[in-house]
Amino acid sequence: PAVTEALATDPAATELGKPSRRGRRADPMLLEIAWEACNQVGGIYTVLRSKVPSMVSRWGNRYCLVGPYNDKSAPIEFEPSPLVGPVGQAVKQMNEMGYRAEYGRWLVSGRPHIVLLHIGDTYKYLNDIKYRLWADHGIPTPNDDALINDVLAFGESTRLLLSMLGAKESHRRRIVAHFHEWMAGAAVPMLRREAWPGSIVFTTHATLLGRYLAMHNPVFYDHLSFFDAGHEAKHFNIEAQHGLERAAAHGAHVFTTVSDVTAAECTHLLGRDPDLLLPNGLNIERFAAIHEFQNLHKQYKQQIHEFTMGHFFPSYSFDLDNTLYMFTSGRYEYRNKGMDLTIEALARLNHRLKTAETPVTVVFFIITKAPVRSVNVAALESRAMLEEFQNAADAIKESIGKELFNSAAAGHIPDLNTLVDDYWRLRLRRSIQSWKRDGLPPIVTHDMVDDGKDAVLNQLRHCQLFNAPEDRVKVVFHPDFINSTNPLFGMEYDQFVRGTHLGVFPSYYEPWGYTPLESIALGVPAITSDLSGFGSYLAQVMPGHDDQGISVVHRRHADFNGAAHELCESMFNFCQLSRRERITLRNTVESFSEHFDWHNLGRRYHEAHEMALDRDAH
Ligand code: U2F
Ligand code: UDP
Ligand code: G6P
Repeated sequence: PAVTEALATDPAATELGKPSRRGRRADPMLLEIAWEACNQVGGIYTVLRSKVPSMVSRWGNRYCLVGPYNDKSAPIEFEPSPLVGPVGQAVKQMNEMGYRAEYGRWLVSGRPHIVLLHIGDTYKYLNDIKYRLWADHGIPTPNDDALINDVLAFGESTRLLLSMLGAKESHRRRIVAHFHEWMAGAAVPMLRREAWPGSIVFTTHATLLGRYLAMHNPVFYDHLSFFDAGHEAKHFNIEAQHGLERAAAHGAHVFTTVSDVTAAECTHLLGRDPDLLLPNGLNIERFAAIHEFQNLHKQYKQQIHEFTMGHFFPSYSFDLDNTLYMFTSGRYEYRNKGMDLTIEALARLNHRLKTAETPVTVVFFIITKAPVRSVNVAALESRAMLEEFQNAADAIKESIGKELFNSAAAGHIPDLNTLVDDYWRLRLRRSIQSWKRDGLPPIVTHDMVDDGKDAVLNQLRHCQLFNAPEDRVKVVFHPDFINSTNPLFGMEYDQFVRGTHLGVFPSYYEPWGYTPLESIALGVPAITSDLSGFGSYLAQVMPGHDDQGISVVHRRHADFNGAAHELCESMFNFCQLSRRERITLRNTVESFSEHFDWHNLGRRYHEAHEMALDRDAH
């Protein structure tokens, strides 16, 4: 019933179900296949997960995801269902043939159907699969690359599932199979070769070769149209990955990518122009009243204040009411994520704020995931000490409160000094004594595996950003992602983001870039770059974005020095805003983020699926 209802209220869905256009078959079904379905690695997980409600509202029960079975995430995110319906039957058939596969619901908002494939069960055919890839598609694969072996096994398992489903279902209804990224794409050339009776969409969220070239070539964008892709793939030793990506791009009925930035890579490095661009959205939940998210900012900022006190105040203190929190976050691709540019701009901002003599202090967090041993012991101790202050403050508050109440009722005001119990006075004095630290507040919160060679630390050292008392820009390098079990912040990543004032993401290579989008969706202004898919899209849909709390640093036609200058100016201007102006900016970005809701951007996906159905002759 939910499906009928959804179809009845969605005009696009009604169109989709029209029997007249495609004969008298049952409504088509959609499978979406990705390595990150119910298996979080990077941003593609966010795409799939946040998109579910929009997909389910269009396709209802005829929507199903397919991913690899992961024994860490499946017990938490997956719930099995009986093996009924066309997909359940195909899974049953696979099981009977000795290939384990699970069928059930992915326990995320929208609760879609999902198939999780035990890819290890096709390992015994790896040599055959590799031979066929070489003989039929000219793709060479190495013997001993564990990731490629997994990818091929996933491809073969997917092929089996779709073949069985196709054989049973295709005479009754059309099937669209939508693959994401080369890691799921290995099945595409195999299915095309066996003339699988369905329509195929392939979306790439980057090109692997583009990612490598960007990392190693400082003039990547200028050279893009001149690279010899095959030669470069060999050079970086990624011929297999590149070959699979290329085969999937060419084998699909409809080929898409996430932004015009990546579209150019597709044209030049994969040899096919994308048919459509599918920008990434979010499932945006907005509060009924604006002040609710403003209150959350205040609440979570207080939690960041507590971290700041614990981290800095044993060495020296500063005015928290005039402190702005900025951050950058993302996978540890130092240059691609623009961390190099950010640190350079911070050094300049430090100088700029010193000479401008503003009362503002910036505390800048660099959040990423690098190899670490543990949280720094001193950082944990300061944090614990802060709790001791809180206990003392609470105890004193209570005893003073009682005495004051009694005295006032008796008609006199006592000498407040005499009200503090000696025990607590002494305990507080002792705590203050051991709280003091000689030396500067640390620039990193963890003991890193390779402190001496770490790129961020080395650049902070090079730029002399050492958290000296006179520095107006303080830095905290947190080389681990933030979540609520983290002892230093004790908050989730999205709560942390809400508590800050500005997100800084001036990427050099970024097919889309969820982090700035998430930032504005949480009501926090952000800086991105014109080399990110998101930044490029913004320039098209919101030309006046710079004044609206989302600035775009120009990197495409600027050198490092020029871009660092622009980023520094952008952050400096932000520091000049009054509190009232910051509040207004937060309101602006939060309301603009609605544009990126999947109920708006999901249409592009629907278009791709329609196009695939139209193109496939079955
Ligand atoms: C894009 O981000 P991704 O989610 O693709 O980034 P990751 O999942 O972290 O992986 C980057 C690539 O690295 C490869 C894999 C991915 O294409 O092929 N890889 C690997 O070789 N070995 C591994 O162990 C794990 C991964 C994009 F970069 C963002 O800008 C977008 O926002 C995002 C969503 O569209 O997609
Ligand atoms: N992220 C997170 N915890 C952190 C920092 C980042 O969960 O402490 C998430 C962030 O919310 C985003 C993803 O990591 O969803 C990064 O996605 P993005 O598209 O920016 O980059 P990708 O990793 O896909 O290149
Ligand atoms: C929110 C709260 C206000 C608070 C403000 C601080 O808007 O609702 O009560 O004054 O945040 O803003 P700031 O940018 O200084 O953190």
